[in-house]
Amino acid sequence: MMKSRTLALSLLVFASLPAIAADKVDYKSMAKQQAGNYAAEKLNLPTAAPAGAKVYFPTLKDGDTVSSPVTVVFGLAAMGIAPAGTQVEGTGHHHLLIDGPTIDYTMPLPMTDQIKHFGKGQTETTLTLTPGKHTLQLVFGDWKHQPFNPSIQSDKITITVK
Ligand SMILES: [Cu+2]
Repeated sequence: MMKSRTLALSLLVFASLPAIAADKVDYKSMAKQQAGNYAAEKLNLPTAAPAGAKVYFPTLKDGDTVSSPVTVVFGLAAMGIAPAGTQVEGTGHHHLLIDGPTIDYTMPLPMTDQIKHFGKGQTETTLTLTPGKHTLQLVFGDWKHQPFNPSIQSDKITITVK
């Protein structure tokens, strides 16, 4: 009776050993990942764009006339969304470029009135625009706000605000 109980207990301990070993491997790869992220951030290393990744305006098209405020929806294909600062493969966050600011594709995008970040993972926004013509373009950014390589971006569309 006693003996079989001990045997059962030692089997249980043995069975849980691989799980402990796997945890240790995880810490090691986590440390490696963190070191990699740190280097990527310091060196502005671009993230490779996954095949088929695409951003687009599902509710607006070039030449549309709209009234202000206008709701702009961000379309995304073949990728996921993660908040800025969270490095998960195959994800990023939206940026909306208003009236064609010049951007450096090799650096994190600055935050300006013309370059809006949606780092909480938002998939739409409402813009108040002055009457007249405006251009809009989406540029998807990685966890460090940097465009992918090659850049995942929409066509630049021109809309007229009444
Ligand atoms: Cu950003």
